[in-house]
Amino acid sequence: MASNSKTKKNITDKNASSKAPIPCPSPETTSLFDAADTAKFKQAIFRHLTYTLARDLHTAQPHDWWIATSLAVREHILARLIKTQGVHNRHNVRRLYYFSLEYLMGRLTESNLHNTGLHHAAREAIKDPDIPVDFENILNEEADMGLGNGGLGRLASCFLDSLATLDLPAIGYGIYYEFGLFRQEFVNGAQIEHPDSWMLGGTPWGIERPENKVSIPIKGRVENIFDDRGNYRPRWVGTDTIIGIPHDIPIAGYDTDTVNFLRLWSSRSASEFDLNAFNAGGYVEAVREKAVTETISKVLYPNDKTENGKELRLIQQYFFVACSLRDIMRRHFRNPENTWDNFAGKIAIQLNDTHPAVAIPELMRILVDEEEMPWDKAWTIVTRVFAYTNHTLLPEALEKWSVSLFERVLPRHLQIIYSINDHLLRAVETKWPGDNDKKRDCSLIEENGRKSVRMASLSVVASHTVNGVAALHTELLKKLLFPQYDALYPGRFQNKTNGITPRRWLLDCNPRLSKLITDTLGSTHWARDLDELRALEKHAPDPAFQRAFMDAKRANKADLAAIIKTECGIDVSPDALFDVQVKRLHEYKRQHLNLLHILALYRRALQNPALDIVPRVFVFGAKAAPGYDLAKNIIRAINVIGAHINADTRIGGKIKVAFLPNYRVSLAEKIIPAADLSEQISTAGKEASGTGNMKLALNGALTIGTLDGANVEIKEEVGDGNIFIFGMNVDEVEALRARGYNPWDYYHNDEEIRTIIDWIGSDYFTPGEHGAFAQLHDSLLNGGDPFMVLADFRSYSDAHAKADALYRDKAGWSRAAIMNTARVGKFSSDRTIREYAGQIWRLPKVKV
Ligand code: 26W
Repeated sequence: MASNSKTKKNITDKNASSKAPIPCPSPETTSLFDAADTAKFKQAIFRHLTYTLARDLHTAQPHDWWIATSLAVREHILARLIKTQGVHNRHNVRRLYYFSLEYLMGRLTESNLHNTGLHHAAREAIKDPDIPVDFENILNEEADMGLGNGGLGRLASCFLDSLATLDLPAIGYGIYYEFGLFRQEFVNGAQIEHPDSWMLGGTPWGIERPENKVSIPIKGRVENIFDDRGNYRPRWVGTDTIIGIPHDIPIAGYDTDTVNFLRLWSSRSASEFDLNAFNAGGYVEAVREKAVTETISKVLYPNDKTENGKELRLIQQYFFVACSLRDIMRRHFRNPENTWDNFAGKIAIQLNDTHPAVAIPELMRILVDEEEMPWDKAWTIVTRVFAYTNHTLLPEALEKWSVSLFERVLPRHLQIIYSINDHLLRAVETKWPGDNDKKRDCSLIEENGRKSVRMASLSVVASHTVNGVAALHTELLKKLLFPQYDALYPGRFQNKTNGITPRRWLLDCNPRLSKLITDTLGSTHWARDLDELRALEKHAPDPAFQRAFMDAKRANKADLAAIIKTECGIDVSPDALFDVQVKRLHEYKRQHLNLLHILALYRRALQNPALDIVPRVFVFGAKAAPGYDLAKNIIRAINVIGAHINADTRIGGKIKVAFLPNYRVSLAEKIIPAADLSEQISTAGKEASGTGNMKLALNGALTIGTLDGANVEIKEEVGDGNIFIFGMNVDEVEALRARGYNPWDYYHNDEEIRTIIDWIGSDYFTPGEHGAFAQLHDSLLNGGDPFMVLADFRSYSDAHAKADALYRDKAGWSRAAIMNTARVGKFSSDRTIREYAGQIWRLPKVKV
């Protein structure tokens, strides 16, 4: 968070010594400066401080220096943005439009400095004695742009980085939320949520574009009208109007001139306020109406399970896709060469999960109602434009909108969905004549209970390609979730294993390891071609290289230890094994399995004071959805039990538990480089891919994990000897479920499990407070342990014993850690994006 930065010197005394005149160049020098030109960068900082921020050099605060620095690099980026967009527009290139309700961008200034090659110049410039704050503290002024919940939003951000780096013409679309994911605080170990007002300190990276505002209709009703030739021409009337204002975030590619942008919409009321209400004396009423419209872009929904029936959520979805489609059409038809006939040739839209799926009926509505295009021709365009990425198999996360809500908010869109369904069910009848079960399975409308629209089905039916996000997940998608569509549309399903940008997740966040890699390989080219890290393999047995690799790790751990001390007040040793689980808190991710293991170790240490275990620091970072009570109970259990263990001097500091509050991108950038062991312990079949697993392995952490999501592919890459795999695989999970899983069997047959669970259920850790962890306790026993924590416990504990043994073998562990870094080049998002561009988008590169 932007606050309390330490200054290089006291701001007041510093300029007492001010000798040289303040270097304020004239605005003409705004042109592109040489990447190596520290002096010009410095001038740009001072110029922005004076002429953009109107701040006095002597009283400027650290926050002002951050904005001035950002504007200095921004002008460099904007020149290239204009150039890039000019080329794309003049050449009428095919573009990819990424539709996502979430972008978890994190901080932008440092990554932009790196991508433009200005990092060194900026760092040098800021050493100037006239700048009283140092580089790190300036960068720490930036609030994270946390407009996402977790993996899905971060994936979108990594993809934008790779698209620009690979010179692919692309624009991201989303919402400019005034409040991102809540800020988390712990009180008494419990999660408290606070609003994340990230915009308050100013957002130099968001450029408002009022000239491109759009207005969109919503609500109202449909009039059934026939034209003069007897054609049914429904008219959507009586609608309200919402204005969308775009804000552009430039996306600079790494080591290339391409600058794409992310266009995020904020909502405005159509009229300043309703004059009729105003004249009738309803001044406050009129302003309230306006405020309601403006809440659309106020806040990101903090749930990563579907928001059941929340009208505002559906309106958010419609708002941003309706604005974005109009923006795409404006850009397309601005060029006189373009028509609807080449629309699908120029435009590819990727739906990031089903959240933007209402774009499908919206584009159909525009084509059929507004453009009066025949249905089949419109449908051909739609199905050539859209592709859909699925990120989850969990039934509770699959979006379904009740028909009655849909009808209230988007009455014409509901009719169109019914028409799509009619066409679909005719195709099903042709393929499987008389098979009503197939029709029920394929229908876009779920009929049992409250009638609802299945957004995932709509997305599959209207897309030319549907992809899963890891090989295993794609197989399960075809086999378990959509076998009916896989049969109806052979070849439509593809796999695109996720990836992460090596720029943010190694080059920027781990300068020590990056330097070692660059020195060893002779250039930074690995940051564009991560497979080059394979060349590190041959150094893995070299003791000198091992020492250098582990020295970087140790220094990163010392940095994290300092953060743990500041944030949690806990002393930890950088020589301990840092065992890290960072991700959203969810039962299926099984942070409670980790907790059971911590308790088992603690108990073993108490029962056997001579117990020889490697000292461990268990590091957690996780936010729970505010309404997810069990997840919050697990957070409190980890905090409270952790504090108890941390305070127990009998175990000689061998086990420490640190739950860092407010996990976010900028904190991940500190934790991940410092990790030894990466916890990827979901119940097999539940985690679609995971991307934290990739970030941690890239930074030299060994994975302890199940055969789930991308863990399977990480194991294939790093080799069995460099990863700790445990637990049931998908087939074993299914088989046990089919036999009838009963957690009580494990409780009764395993003394350690039984004692630990009873311990959690007692008030031992919360004296005087009964049933503090009753929810967690119940979920594991009476609740049936739906994610089979107890079934995997023993195997998990054994895998930890193997990790403990390897960690004692310094050379063995170093070698394995190096192998992880060396062998995970596959998980660069550049590889992922190349596959999407080639196999889904058919999107050529455009070199600017
Ligand atoms: C509120 C609606 C909603 C529903 C689902 C919001 C967000 C979701 C997603 C499922 C959340 C998510 O982040 N999924 C993760 O996507 C990552 C990128 O593909 C995967 O690596 C993770 O396995 C998956 O859980």
